[in-house]
Amino acid sequence: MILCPICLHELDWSDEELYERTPDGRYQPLSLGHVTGPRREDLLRAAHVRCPAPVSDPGLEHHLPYDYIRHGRPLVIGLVGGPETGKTHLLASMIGAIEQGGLRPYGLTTDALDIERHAEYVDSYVHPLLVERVALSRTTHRATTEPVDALLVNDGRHTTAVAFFDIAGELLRSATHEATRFVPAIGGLLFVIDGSSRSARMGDESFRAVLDRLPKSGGRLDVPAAIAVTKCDAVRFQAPVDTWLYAEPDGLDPEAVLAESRDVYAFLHRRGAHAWLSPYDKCRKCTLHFVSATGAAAADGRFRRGVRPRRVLEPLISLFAMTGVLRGHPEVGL
Ligand SMILES: Nc1nc2c(ncn2[C@@H]2O[C@H](COP(=O)(O)OP(=O)(O)OP(=O)(O)O)[C@@H](O)[C@H]2O)c(=O)[nH]1
Ligand SMILES: [Mg+2]
Ligand SMILES: [Zn+2]
Repeated sequence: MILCPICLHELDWSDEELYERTPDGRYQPLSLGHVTGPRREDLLRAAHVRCPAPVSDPGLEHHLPYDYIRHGRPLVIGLVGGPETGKTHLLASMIGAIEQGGLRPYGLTTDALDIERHAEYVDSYVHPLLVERVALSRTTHRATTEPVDALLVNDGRHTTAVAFFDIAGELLRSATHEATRFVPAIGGLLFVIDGSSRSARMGDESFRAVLDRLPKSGGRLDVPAAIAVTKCDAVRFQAPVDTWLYAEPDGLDPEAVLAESRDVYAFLHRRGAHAWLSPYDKCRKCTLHFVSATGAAAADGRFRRGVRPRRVLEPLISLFAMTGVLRGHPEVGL
């Protein structure tokens, strides 16, 4: 069974009907009866299925890319963190790094799940940040219930659809807001902490609100989590942040992941940021990472000296390993 990330209806796709999206954004039935070969594959890549959940209002009807369900259970990754912690910049840097082939050393290849949507994401977030060097805006409060981007990740044997949700930090504190509907479908948690923040003791309501909504067994969650302490460029002269931030990535080395996790834990602990460590206490599998989405702070909305992300893919790789997207690697996670 697959959970629809938009309405949480449980989907059984044994008898899917296919749809194609028209240029004006509507959906019409797609018949592949006589189509074979590469043409068929091409149409299937762009095909959609309609979520079978009963809706009271036809306006609430929604479609999912066929690729989202055809490879088995998709992985929904939710970025979790308070307002302005750096979620949106981190995701844009991650997708940018993936576009530049950053997953290749791990034996992973990617494709856009929905080619048009992905192009829209790259045009609106990745390109402005990495090429035009402009700071991205705060995420708006529009009650979007859809992932901002989604990829097909292949590890040489299996393909997994991976969808990313990034909503405004303020909304994450709410357990009732429409925009937080995807929370129960999350299969990988990406907690984001602002490493430059001085008010570390405060903890984060969004962490608790999201952790509370996920199922637990024996008091703990089986959903793997990665904690990314971002904006580490602002604390780059502090040991051991400097060592990690400028370390060359060397594949997925569980010992290095463990050592970095310990250092991040100690870093947060020293700052009295115990409340930030709740994902580590609550999740059975959790890794911690020092990252910088931009390499420097923006001035007047621009990154004048360019954007140089550091270690943005490490938390993602770790989530991939913990969730089984990336198989054949030794156990990762504390
Ligand atoms: N120095 C530094 N600043 C960063 C970094 N990433 C983001 N910022 C800044 O942090 C601020 C907030 O970043 P966002 O990515 O919009 O934060 P958010 O968590 O998505 O915020 P909401 O959408 O409001 O929830 C912006 O002013 C960014 O310029 C980083 O790696 N280093
Ligand atoms: Mg945002
Ligand atoms: Zn649905």
